[in-house]
Amino acid sequence: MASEGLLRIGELSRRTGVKPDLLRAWERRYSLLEPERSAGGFRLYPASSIDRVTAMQEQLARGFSAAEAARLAVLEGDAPTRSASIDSLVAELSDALEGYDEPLAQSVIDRMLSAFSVDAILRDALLPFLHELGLRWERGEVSVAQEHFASSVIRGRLLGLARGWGAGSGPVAILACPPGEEHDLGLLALGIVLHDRGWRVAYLGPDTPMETLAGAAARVSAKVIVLAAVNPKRFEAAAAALEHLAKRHQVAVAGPGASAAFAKRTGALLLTGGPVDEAERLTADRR
Ligand code: B12
Repeated sequence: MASEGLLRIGELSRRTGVKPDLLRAWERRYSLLEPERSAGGFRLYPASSIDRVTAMQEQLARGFSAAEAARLAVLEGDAPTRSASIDSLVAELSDALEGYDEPLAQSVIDRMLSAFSVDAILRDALLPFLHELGLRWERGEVSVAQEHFASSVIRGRLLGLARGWGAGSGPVAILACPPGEEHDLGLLALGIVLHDRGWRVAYLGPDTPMETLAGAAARVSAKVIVLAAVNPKRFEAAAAALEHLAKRHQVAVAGPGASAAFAKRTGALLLTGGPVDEAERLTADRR
């Protein structure tokens, strides 16, 4: 330790396993680190730099470019301020959508995208907002019109983020909702974060006939088929077809309508977490 709470570059290098040259390069090129200078001109790093460097290594391991990894690592380190401001952006978004103000809602989402990672926006802002919207609708605090308006604007943005998700050379995930199921926002979110982790996405979306899935899966050599539904009855109605499909392909079921008992009975994998966590899991299982 150089002085109370401050580290010299050698110490930071030992603690993180990253060579001093590389630490200096990350500092110079991407402003990952913000050292003070000792009286003698040595760099002195706050202890929080260890977390930043660790976060940078994690983002690089996920396949992000060095510039993007550094941006995400810096955002991660500022977590307390971030969560405060992501909450305030969600409040602004909610007001804009309730007032049917589409341009304002888009600009709030633009601000989210410029300040936070897509993972954080989905996990901490848009998906909880949608969930809350449903509760507020149940309590009579927002009308059906406001709920439809809000979910349409958000769906449009998710589709924008999804553009090009079929590109690349990674494994293919087919994403669909079983027949009769219209709720596809969680599924869209999963596709976006899967593509960020190197997957290609073939999106079939709401209300997909079960009999069409096997042909699609064979055609694209799907690594996994993910089916999502809010209503368990949609899964029940598709159980026989799903069980058949799961004999030939890796099938996963997700969303509030999926249960452990159903997954076990049909031979599907149950995804119990949110889209970001489950994208992580599917990606880890693939390795
Ligand atoms: C937006 C919305 C709609 C939109 C859907 C637009 C679209 N393209 O998706 C529209 C207007 C079309 C709609 C229609 C209906 N809806 Co609606 N809708 C909602 C709302 C407000 C948000 C849903 C949403 O996207 N949430 C975001 C998801 C991702 O978050 P979540 O639900 O908390 O899910 C968590 C986990 O379960 C998991 N997860 C969820 N999905 C997925 C998917 C994957 C792949 C993974 C990995 C994880 C995952 O991640 C989340 C945590 O991060 C909910 C309210 C709510 N509480 O969810 C009602 C809600 C789901 N709808 C409901 C109802 C009743 C309906 C209608 C029957 C209304 C009607 N009378 O017409 C129809 C049914 C249409 C149909 N046939 O499917 C009820 C469902 C009740 C039930 N248990 O069955 C809800 C809960 C509202 C309520 N409080 O009553 N709806």
